[in-house]
Amino acid sequence: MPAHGGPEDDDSDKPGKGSTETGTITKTRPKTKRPNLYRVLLLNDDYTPMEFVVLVLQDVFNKSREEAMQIMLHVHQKGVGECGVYPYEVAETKVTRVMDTARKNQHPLQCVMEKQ
Ligand code: TYC
Repeated sequence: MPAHGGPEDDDSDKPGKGSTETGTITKTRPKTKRPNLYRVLLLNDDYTPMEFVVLVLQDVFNKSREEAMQIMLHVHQKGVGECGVYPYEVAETKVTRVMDTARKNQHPLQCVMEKQ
């Protein structure tokens, strides 16, 4: 910090006096970098048991039993539904967990991610 009365204490940056300031002009709008978010979607099929889908939604997406049931029924009726929105790596991990557990249990359940 310069001492008071030094060269940086002048009023030349005030309106009407003419600026002597040099350097980069700082944007007044704060740069809020939002992370790239991805929707994780569950797809309907005719064979995966409803109970399995509900358990996956509870386990992988940390949904309550009630919310998991709602999402599962939505997917069952509409063909596709959102399980959550996450940063890339989190979304990717969840898709992998769903696909791995579906494959292990020999269900055709499909889970995908898409950029929001
Ligand atoms: N349609 C399946 C059935 O009737 C249930 C189901 C729901 C499957 C959601 C997949 O993502 C899904 N057993």
